[in-house]
Amino acid sequence: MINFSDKLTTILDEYEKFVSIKNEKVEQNNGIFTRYKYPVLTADHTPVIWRYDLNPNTNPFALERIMMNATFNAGAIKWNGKYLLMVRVEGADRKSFFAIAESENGVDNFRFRDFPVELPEADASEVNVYDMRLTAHEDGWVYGIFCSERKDPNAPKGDLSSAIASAGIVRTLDFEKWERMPDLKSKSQQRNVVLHPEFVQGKYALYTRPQDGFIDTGNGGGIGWALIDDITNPELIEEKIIDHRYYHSIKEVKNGEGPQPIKTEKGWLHLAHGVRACAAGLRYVLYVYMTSLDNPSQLIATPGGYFMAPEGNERIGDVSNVVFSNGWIANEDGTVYIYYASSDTRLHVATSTVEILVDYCLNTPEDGHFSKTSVLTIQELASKNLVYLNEKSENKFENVRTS
Ligand code: M1P
Repeated sequence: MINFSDKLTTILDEYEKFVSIKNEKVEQNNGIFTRYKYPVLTADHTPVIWRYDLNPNTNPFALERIMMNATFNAGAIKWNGKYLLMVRVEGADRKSFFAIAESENGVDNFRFRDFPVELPEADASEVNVYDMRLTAHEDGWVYGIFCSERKDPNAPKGDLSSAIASAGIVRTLDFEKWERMPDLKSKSQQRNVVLHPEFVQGKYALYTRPQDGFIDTGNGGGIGWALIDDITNPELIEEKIIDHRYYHSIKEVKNGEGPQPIKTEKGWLHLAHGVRACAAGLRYVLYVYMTSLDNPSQLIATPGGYFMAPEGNERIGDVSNVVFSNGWIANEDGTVYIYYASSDTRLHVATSTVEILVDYCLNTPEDGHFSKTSVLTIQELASKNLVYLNEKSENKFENVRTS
């Protein structure tokens, strides 16, 4: 017979030790961002009181009663001085739900609140919810836009996989009470919809991701843009694609806006994901781009290639070879905390600054779409460097030739 009290003490002690681990920076050379050694959230970070029945009379073997599978794709915001994450938690039953976790420093010691978020339903057919983007809008509300998933009512009999994705919308003033709007009315399915933080031409503005099917974007050409008259009855009247997909690029198959964009002196800074297909399946990477301050739907900087790709253990998980982000926080001192998930399993943080991200956007060569263009771009930089190095009086690269 197990000693319930000993087992419980071990579970609680180990949990406390685990969630209190201090995170450490991982030194990397590209200078663009810094990864951290440990994920900020995993399934094991979910509270013990969600998973165990702590009463020996009803749980004599001290078994885990409700198992958690993953914690990933989190919306993020600075709230009352804390780093607040609206986390996609997935139970062993494959259902996703939202739960809030907070930390004082944004890199470790994230603690979930005692209860997951009780999200108001749009209607009884909503089966699954995930990937909330949080936007503190200038109208005073904080909006959360997420994917609301339903079984496809037109799926042939026996097809239990076809689904419909639409954009669910909630808003809050305190992260306690939530008001649900009707889902975004759109001709196509929608996922990865994000609210722009400011009014544009007096209207609410959305980044969209039209898609023909639940997985395939089909004719949905990329990240879209639409103005909405009434956020309490949101309807897409006109939608234009602002960030296109391209053949043989990191976003050949699909792409999608990440978190709410960050306003900088030089333009709006965006984080997004791009997807390409390979023999191993779909590969998700992150990229950044900028749009104009005057017209947030106009691209002004599109650095080529990925900004971040899955590395090491990040490459392995429930859906391997994926990094995905729908949350970042820009602090007043200019630092940016990027919350990204790896392989639909766990959540990490990487840090950078607005200054560095803008410099990266404005000075990284664009994708030239051809191998020969990539070679020319490298040649141009290498030649400039050789001339520079050879002109320097203290040349550490004396053997480097300029010819
Ligand atoms: O499995 C990878 C990601 O797939 C979807 O993203 P997208 O709509 O761009 O394909 C989402 O389900 C996302 O949650 C998931 O991380």
